[in-house]
Amino acid sequence: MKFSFRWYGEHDSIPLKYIKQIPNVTQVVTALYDIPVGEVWELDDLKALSAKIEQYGLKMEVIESVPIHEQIKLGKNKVKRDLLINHFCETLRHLSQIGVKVVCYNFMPIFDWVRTDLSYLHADFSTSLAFDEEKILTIDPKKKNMSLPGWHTSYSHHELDRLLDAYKTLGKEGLKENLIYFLQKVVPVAEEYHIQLAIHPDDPPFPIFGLPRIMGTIEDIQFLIETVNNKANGVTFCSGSFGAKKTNNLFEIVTYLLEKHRVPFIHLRNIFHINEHSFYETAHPSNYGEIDMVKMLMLLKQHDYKGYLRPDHGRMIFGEKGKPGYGLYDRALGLAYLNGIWETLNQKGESLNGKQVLNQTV
Ligand code: DNO
Repeated sequence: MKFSFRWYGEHDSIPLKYIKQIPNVTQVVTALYDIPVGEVWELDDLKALSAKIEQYGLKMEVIESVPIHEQIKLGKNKVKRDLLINHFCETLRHLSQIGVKVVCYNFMPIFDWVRTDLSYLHADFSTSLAFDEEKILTIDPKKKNMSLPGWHTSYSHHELDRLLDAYKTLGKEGLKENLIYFLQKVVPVAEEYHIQLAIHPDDPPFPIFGLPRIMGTIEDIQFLIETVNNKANGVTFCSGSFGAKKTNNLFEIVTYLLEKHRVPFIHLRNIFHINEHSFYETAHPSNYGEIDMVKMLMLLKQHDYKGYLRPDHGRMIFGEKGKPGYGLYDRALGLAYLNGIWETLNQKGESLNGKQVLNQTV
Protein backbone atom coordinates (compact mmCIF):
# COMPACT_ATOMS: atom_id res chain seq x y z
CA MET A 1 0.00 0.00 0.00
CA LYS A 2 1.22 3.49 -0.80
CA PHE A 3 0.48 6.28 1.69
CA SER A 4 -0.39 9.58 0.07
CA PHE A 5 -1.32 13.10 1.11
CA ARG A 6 -3.47 15.63 -0.71
CA TRP A 7 -1.86 18.91 -1.73
CA TYR A 8 -3.64 21.88 -3.31
CA GLY A 9 -0.65 23.02 -5.30
CA GLU A 10 1.11 26.34 -4.96
CA HIS A 11 -2.00 27.88 -3.35
CA ASP A 12 -1.82 25.39 -0.50
CA SER A 13 -0.57 26.85 2.76
CA ILE A 14 1.18 23.54 3.44
CA PRO A 15 4.55 23.35 1.70
CA LEU A 16 5.72 20.14 0.11
CA LYS A 17 8.63 19.91 2.52
CA TYR A 18 6.16 19.50 5.40
CA ILE A 19 4.43 16.69 3.56
CA LYS A 20 7.80 15.08 3.03
CA GLN A 21 8.32 15.18 6.82
CA ILE A 22 5.28 12.98 7.53
CA PRO A 23 6.67 9.48 8.04
CA ASN A 24 6.02 7.02 5.22
CA VAL A 25 4.27 9.38 2.84
CA THR A 26 5.58 8.70 -0.63
CA GLN A 27 2.86 10.12 -2.84
CA VAL A 28 1.33 13.55 -3.33
CA VAL A 29 -2.26 13.60 -4.57
CA THR A 30 -2.96 16.78 -6.46
CA ALA A 31 -4.32 18.42 -9.62
CA LEU A 32 -3.90 21.42 -11.89
CA TYR A 33 -6.19 23.89 -10.16
CA ASP A 34 -6.12 26.84 -12.52
CA ILE A 35 -7.35 25.18 -15.69
CA PRO A 36 -11.00 25.91 -16.54
CA VAL A 37 -13.17 22.78 -16.32
CA GLY A 38 -13.30 20.98 -19.65
CA GLU A 39 -9.98 22.21 -21.05
CA VAL A 40 -7.10 19.88 -21.82
CA TRP A 41 -4.36 19.70 -19.18
CA GLU A 42 -1.22 20.50 -21.14
CA LEU A 43 1.82 18.29 -20.90
CA ASP A 44 4.21 21.12 -20.06
CA ASP A 45 2.11 22.21 -17.08
CA LEU A 46 1.94 18.63 -15.85
CA LYS A 47 5.67 18.15 -16.22
CA ALA A 48 6.32 21.30 -14.22
CA LEU A 49 3.96 20.16 -11.46
CA SER A 50 5.42 16.68 -11.17
CA ALA A 51 8.99 18.08 -11.24
CA LYS A 52 8.14 20.27 -8.23
CA ILE A 53 6.92 17.23 -6.34
CA GLU A 54 9.83 15.03 -7.34
CA GLN A 55 12.27 17.62 -6.01
CA TYR A 56 11.19 16.44 -2.58
CA GLY A 57 11.59 12.76 -3.40
CA LEU A 58 7.82 12.39 -3.64
CA LYS A 59 5.74 10.99 -6.49
CA MET A 60 2.60 12.15 -8.24
CA GLU A 61 0.85 8.98 -9.38
CA VAL A 62 -2.69 9.90 -8.33
CA ILE A 63 -4.69 12.86 -9.59
CA GLU A 64 -7.64 14.12 -7.58
CA SER A 65 -9.53 15.21 -9.54
CA VAL A 66 -9.94 15.83 -13.22
CA PRO A 67 -13.30 17.63 -12.98
CA ILE A 68 -16.09 16.59 -15.33
CA HIS A 69 -17.82 19.37 -17.24
CA GLU A 70 -21.55 19.78 -16.54
CA GLN A 71 -22.24 19.30 -20.27
CA ILE A 72 -20.87 15.75 -20.01
CA LYS A 73 -23.08 15.03 -17.02
CA LEU A 74 -26.12 16.63 -18.65
CA GLY A 75 -25.49 15.23 -22.12
CA LYS A 76 -27.88 17.73 -23.70
CA ASN A 77 -25.63 19.20 -26.32
CA LYS A 78 -24.27 16.03 -27.94
CA VAL A 79 -21.58 17.72 -30.04
CA LYS A 80 -20.22 19.70 -27.10
CA ARG A 81 -20.32 16.59 -24.92
CA ASP A 82 -18.21 14.57 -27.35
CA LEU A 83 -15.73 17.39 -27.70
CA LEU A 84 -15.37 17.65 -23.92
CA ILE A 85 -14.95 13.88 -23.64
CA ASN A 86 -12.16 14.08 -26.22
CA HIS A 87 -10.50 16.73 -24.08
CA PHE A 88 -10.73 14.43 -21.08
CA CYS A 89 -9.10 11.62 -23.10
CA GLU A 90 -6.34 13.94 -24.23
CA THR A 91 -5.72 14.87 -20.59
CA LEU A 92 -5.48 11.16 -19.74
CA ARG A 93 -2.86 10.70 -22.45
CA HIS A 94 -0.81 13.56 -21.07
CA LEU A 95 -1.16 12.25 -17.51
CA SER A 96 0.09 8.83 -18.56
CA GLN A 97 3.19 10.44 -20.02
CA ILE A 98 4.23 11.76 -16.63
CA GLY A 99 3.59 8.45 -14.88
CA VAL A 100 0.10 8.98 -13.43
CA LYS A 101 -1.60 5.67 -12.57
CA VAL A 102 -4.93 6.71 -11.02
CA VAL A 103 -7.37 9.47 -11.91
CA CYS A 104 -10.12 10.31 -9.42
CA TYR A 105 -13.24 12.13 -10.67
CA ASN A 106 -16.84 12.49 -9.59
CA PHE A 107 -20.21 12.67 -11.28
CA MET A 108 -22.07 14.86 -8.78
CA PRO A 109 -24.26 17.52 -10.40
CA ILE A 110 -23.14 21.14 -9.93
CA PHE A 111 -21.82 20.91 -6.36
CA ASP A 112 -18.96 18.71 -5.30
CA TRP A 113 -19.03 17.72 -1.62
CA VAL A 114 -21.57 19.63 0.46
CA ARG A 115 -21.38 20.60 4.14
CA THR A 116 -23.44 23.03 6.20
CA ASP A 117 -20.69 23.83 8.69
CA LEU A 118 -16.97 24.14 8.06
CA SER A 119 -16.04 24.65 11.70
CA TYR A 120 -18.28 22.52 13.86
CA LEU A 121 -17.03 22.92 17.43
CA HIS A 122 -16.10 19.80 19.41
CA ALA A 123 -15.86 19.48 23.21
CA ASP A 124 -12.04 19.53 22.97
CA PHE A 125 -12.22 22.88 21.07
CA SER A 126 -11.15 21.34 17.79
CA THR A 127 -13.41 22.01 14.79
CA SER A 128 -14.40 19.91 11.81
CA LEU A 129 -16.76 19.78 8.85
CA ALA A 130 -20.38 18.85 9.49
CA PHE A 131 -23.61 18.28 7.61
CA ASP A 132 -26.96 19.13 9.13
CA GLU A 133 -30.03 18.12 7.16
CA GLU A 134 -32.22 20.71 8.88
CA LYS A 135 -29.88 23.49 7.82
CA ILE A 136 -29.67 22.27 4.24
CA LEU A 137 -33.46 22.33 4.01
CA THR A 138 -33.40 26.05 4.81
CA ILE A 139 -31.07 26.84 1.89
CA ASP A 140 -32.77 27.64 -1.40
CA PRO A 141 -30.23 27.25 -4.22
CA LYS A 142 -32.48 29.25 -6.53
CA LYS A 143 -32.38 32.28 -4.30
CA LYS A 144 -30.16 35.14 -5.45
CA ASN A 145 -26.85 35.29 -3.56
CA MET A 146 -27.39 31.83 -2.11
CA SER A 147 -24.30 30.86 -0.18
CA LEU A 148 -23.14 27.40 0.73
CA PRO A 149 -20.16 26.89 3.03
CA GLY A 150 -17.05 26.02 1.04
CA TRP A 151 -18.69 26.51 -2.35
CA HIS A 152 -17.40 29.35 -4.47
CA THR A 153 -19.56 29.62 -7.48
CA SER A 154 -18.41 30.70 -10.86
CA TYR A 155 -21.99 30.55 -12.13
CA SER A 156 -24.27 33.52 -12.44
CA HIS A 157 -27.63 33.28 -10.67
CA HIS A 158 -29.29 32.66 -14.02
CA GLU A 159 -26.86 29.87 -15.03
CA LEU A 160 -27.25 28.11 -11.71
CA ASP A 161 -31.01 28.26 -12.10
CA ARG A 162 -30.82 26.72 -15.56
CA LEU A 163 -28.52 23.94 -14.37
CA LEU A 164 -30.78 23.07 -11.44
CA ASP A 165 -33.77 22.79 -13.77
CA ALA A 166 -31.83 20.77 -16.34
CA TYR A 167 -30.81 18.19 -13.73
CA LYS A 168 -34.34 17.96 -12.41
CA THR A 169 -35.55 17.12 -15.90
CA LEU A 170 -32.69 14.69 -16.48
CA GLY A 171 -33.33 12.72 -13.28
CA LYS A 172 -31.42 9.82 -11.82
CA GLU A 173 -31.74 7.44 -14.78
CA GLY A 174 -30.65 10.10 -17.24
CA LEU A 175 -27.58 10.95 -15.18
CA LYS A 176 -26.69 7.25 -14.95
CA GLU A 177 -26.99 6.90 -18.72
CA ASN A 178 -24.69 9.86 -19.21
CA LEU A 179 -22.12 8.39 -16.83
CA ILE A 180 -22.12 5.14 -18.78
CA TYR A 181 -21.86 7.00 -22.09
CA PHE A 182 -18.85 8.87 -20.72
CA LEU A 183 -17.21 5.70 -19.38
CA GLN A 184 -17.71 3.75 -22.58
CA LYS A 185 -15.67 6.42 -24.35
CA VAL A 186 -12.97 7.10 -21.76
CA VAL A 187 -12.34 3.69 -20.15
CA PRO A 188 -10.74 2.13 -23.28
CA VAL A 189 -8.43 5.14 -23.50
CA ALA A 190 -7.53 4.86 -19.82
CA GLU A 191 -6.86 1.14 -20.30
CA GLU A 192 -4.63 1.79 -23.29
CA TYR A 193 -2.61 4.29 -21.26
CA HIS A 194 -2.45 2.11 -18.11
CA ILE A 195 -4.51 4.46 -15.99
CA GLN A 196 -7.24 3.37 -13.58
CA LEU A 197 -10.19 5.71 -13.31
CA ALA A 198 -11.64 5.96 -9.82
CA ILE A 199 -15.04 7.59 -9.37
CA HIS A 200 -15.52 9.34 -6.05
CA PRO A 201 -18.84 8.55 -4.33
CA ASP A 202 -21.47 11.23 -3.80
CA ASP A 203 -20.69 13.20 -0.68
CA PRO A 204 -23.02 12.99 1.13
CA PRO A 205 -24.71 10.09 -0.66
CA PHE A 206 -28.29 11.33 -0.49
CA PRO A 207 -30.20 13.84 -2.65
CA ILE A 208 -29.55 17.50 -1.98
CA PHE A 209 -31.62 20.34 -3.46
CA GLY A 210 -33.54 17.72 -5.43
CA LEU A 211 -30.47 16.90 -7.53
CA PRO A 212 -30.01 13.28 -8.61
CA ARG A 213 -27.46 11.13 -6.79
CA ILE A 214 -26.16 7.99 -8.46
CA MET A 215 -23.02 6.84 -6.63
CA GLY A 216 -23.70 6.14 -2.99
CA THR A 217 -24.70 2.52 -2.42
CA ILE A 218 -23.43 -0.97 -3.19
CA GLU A 219 -26.08 -1.29 -5.89
CA ASP A 220 -24.76 1.88 -7.56
CA ILE A 221 -21.22 0.50 -7.40
CA GLN A 222 -22.22 -2.89 -8.81
CA PHE A 223 -24.07 -1.21 -11.64
CA LEU A 224 -20.99 0.87 -12.49
CA ILE A 225 -18.54 -2.03 -12.27
CA GLU A 226 -20.66 -4.52 -14.19
CA THR A 227 -21.94 -2.20 -16.91
CA VAL A 228 -18.45 -1.15 -17.98
CA ASN A 229 -16.59 -4.31 -17.19
CA ASN A 230 -12.99 -3.25 -17.53
CA LYS A 231 -10.21 -3.05 -14.90
CA ALA A 232 -9.65 0.59 -15.82
CA ASN A 233 -13.13 1.41 -14.51
CA GLY A 234 -12.66 1.71 -10.75
CA VAL A 235 -13.86 3.46 -7.62
CA THR A 236 -12.31 5.69 -4.97
CA PHE A 237 -13.45 4.06 -1.73
CA CYS A 238 -14.17 6.98 0.61
CA SER A 239 -15.12 5.74 4.08
CA GLY A 240 -16.61 9.08 5.12
CA SER A 241 -18.79 9.47 2.04
CA PHE A 242 -20.16 5.92 1.97
CA GLY A 243 -20.34 5.97 5.77
CA ALA A 244 -22.68 8.97 5.77
CA LYS A 245 -25.49 6.69 4.58
CA LYS A 246 -26.43 4.68 7.63
CA THR A 247 -27.75 1.72 5.65
CA ASN A 248 -24.41 1.24 3.85
CA ASN A 249 -22.22 -1.63 4.99
CA LEU A 250 -18.74 -0.26 4.37
CA PHE A 251 -17.04 -3.63 4.68
CA GLU A 252 -19.36 -5.19 2.14
CA ILE A 253 -18.62 -2.35 -0.31
CA VAL A 254 -14.86 -2.44 0.10
CA THR A 255 -14.74 -6.26 -0.05
CA TYR A 256 -16.72 -6.27 -3.28
CA LEU A 257 -14.32 -3.73 -4.80
CA LEU A 258 -11.18 -5.47 -3.52
CA GLU A 259 -12.30 -8.81 -4.91
CA LYS A 260 -12.88 -7.27 -8.31
CA HIS A 261 -9.58 -5.31 -8.21
CA ARG A 262 -11.49 -2.10 -8.83
CA VAL A 263 -10.34 0.06 -5.95
CA PRO A 264 -7.05 1.74 -6.77
CA PHE A 265 -7.52 4.63 -4.32
CA ILE A 266 -8.85 4.87 -0.76
CA HIS A 267 -9.80 7.83 1.46
CA LEU A 268 -10.09 7.08 5.15
CA ARG A 269 -11.82 9.37 7.61
CA ASN A 270 -14.24 8.89 10.47
CA ILE A 271 -17.67 10.39 11.08
CA PHE A 272 -20.40 10.44 13.71
CA HIS A 273 -24.14 10.70 13.03
CA ILE A 274 -26.34 13.16 14.90
CA ASN A 275 -29.40 11.73 13.15
CA GLU A 276 -30.05 9.77 9.97
CA HIS A 277 -28.94 12.47 7.55
CA SER A 278 -26.79 14.66 9.78
CA PHE A 279 -23.24 14.00 10.87
CA TYR A 280 -19.95 15.56 11.84
CA GLU A 281 -16.43 14.49 11.01
CA THR A 282 -14.18 13.26 13.80
CA ALA A 283 -10.55 12.38 14.45
CA HIS A 284 -9.48 9.26 12.56
CA PRO A 285 -9.28 6.68 15.40
CA SER A 286 -12.10 4.15 15.56
CA ASN A 287 -13.29 5.16 19.03
CA TYR A 288 -13.93 8.76 17.93
CA GLY A 289 -16.44 7.89 15.24
CA GLU A 290 -18.47 5.03 13.84
CA ILE A 291 -15.94 3.43 11.51
CA ASP A 292 -13.76 0.57 12.68
CA MET A 293 -10.43 1.50 11.09
CA VAL A 294 -8.62 -1.64 12.27
CA LYS A 295 -11.19 -3.83 10.62
CA MET A 296 -10.96 -1.71 7.49
CA LEU A 297 -7.20 -2.06 7.24
CA MET A 298 -7.41 -5.79 8.05
CA LEU A 299 -9.57 -6.23 4.99
CA LEU A 300 -7.02 -4.40 2.89
CA LYS A 301 -4.27 -6.57 4.31
CA GLN A 302 -6.20 -9.77 3.63
CA HIS A 303 -6.57 -8.74 0.01
CA ASP A 304 -2.92 -7.77 -0.20
CA TYR A 305 -3.89 -4.22 -1.14
CA LYS A 306 -1.19 -2.51 -3.18
CA GLY A 307 -3.05 0.66 -4.13
CA TYR A 308 -2.96 4.22 -2.83
CA LEU A 309 -4.48 5.45 0.42
CA ARG A 310 -4.74 8.89 1.93
CA PRO A 311 -6.04 10.23 5.22
CA ASP A 312 -9.12 12.24 4.39
CA HIS A 313 -10.42 15.42 6.04
CA GLY A 314 -8.84 16.29 9.33
CA ARG A 315 -10.13 18.54 12.12
CA MET A 316 -8.55 21.92 12.81
CA ILE A 317 -6.37 21.43 15.87
CA PHE A 318 -3.41 23.06 17.65
CA GLY A 319 -4.71 26.49 16.61
CA GLU A 320 -4.07 25.83 12.93
CA LYS A 321 -5.81 28.06 10.42
CA GLY A 322 -6.20 26.61 6.96
CA LYS A 323 -8.42 25.07 4.35
CA PRO A 324 -11.29 23.37 6.20
CA GLY A 325 -10.74 19.62 6.19
CA TYR A 326 -7.27 20.00 4.74
CA GLY A 327 -5.04 21.32 7.49
CA LEU A 328 -1.70 19.69 8.17
CA TYR A 329 -1.78 18.51 11.77
CA ASP A 330 -4.82 16.33 12.07
CA ARG A 331 -4.33 14.70 8.69
CA ALA A 332 -0.73 13.94 9.67
CA LEU A 333 -1.96 12.43 12.96
CA GLY A 334 -4.50 10.42 11.00
CA LEU A 335 -1.85 9.13 8.66
CA ALA A 336 0.46 8.17 11.52
CA TYR A 337 -2.41 6.31 13.18
CA LEU A 338 -3.32 4.42 9.99
CA ASN A 339 0.32 3.66 9.34
CA GLY A 340 0.66 2.25 12.86
CA ILE A 341 -2.22 -0.13 12.28
CA TRP A 342 -0.78 -1.13 8.91
CA GLU A 343 2.66 -1.84 10.34
CA THR A 344 1.14 -3.96 13.11
CA LEU A 345 -0.91 -5.94 10.64
CA ASN A 346 2.10 -6.54 8.45
CA GLN A 347 4.20 -7.83 11.33
CA LYS A 348 1.39 -9.96 12.68
CA GLY A 349 0.91 -11.35 9.21
CA GLU A 350 4.55 -12.28 8.89
CA SER A 351 5.20 -13.78 12.28
CA LEU A 352 1.88 -15.50 12.84
CA ASN A 353 1.16 -16.63 9.33
CA GLY A 354 -1.20 -13.71 8.95
CA LYS A 355 -4.08 -14.76 6.79
CA GLN A 356 -5.48 -17.29 9.21
CA VAL A 357 -5.03 -15.08 12.27
CA LEU A 358 -6.44 -12.05 10.50
CA ASN A 359 -9.43 -13.99 9.25
CA GLN A 360 -10.30 -15.05 12.77
CA THR A 361 -10.05 -11.55 14.14
CA VAL A 362 -12.28 -9.83 11.57
C1 DNO B 1 -13.58 16.59 -0.56
C2 DNO B 1 -13.15 15.63 -1.57
C3 DNO B 1 -13.86 15.80 -2.88
C4 DNO B 1 -13.22 14.92 -3.91
C5 DNO B 1 -13.91 14.96 -5.23
C6 DNO B 1 -13.34 13.91 -6.14
O1 DNO B 1 -12.89 16.86 0.33
O2 DNO B 1 -13.22 14.34 -1.11
O3 DNO B 1 -13.78 17.12 -3.27
O4 DNO B 1 -11.91 15.34 -4.12
O5 DNO B 1 -15.25 14.75 -5.09
O6 DNO B 1 -13.75 14.14 -7.44
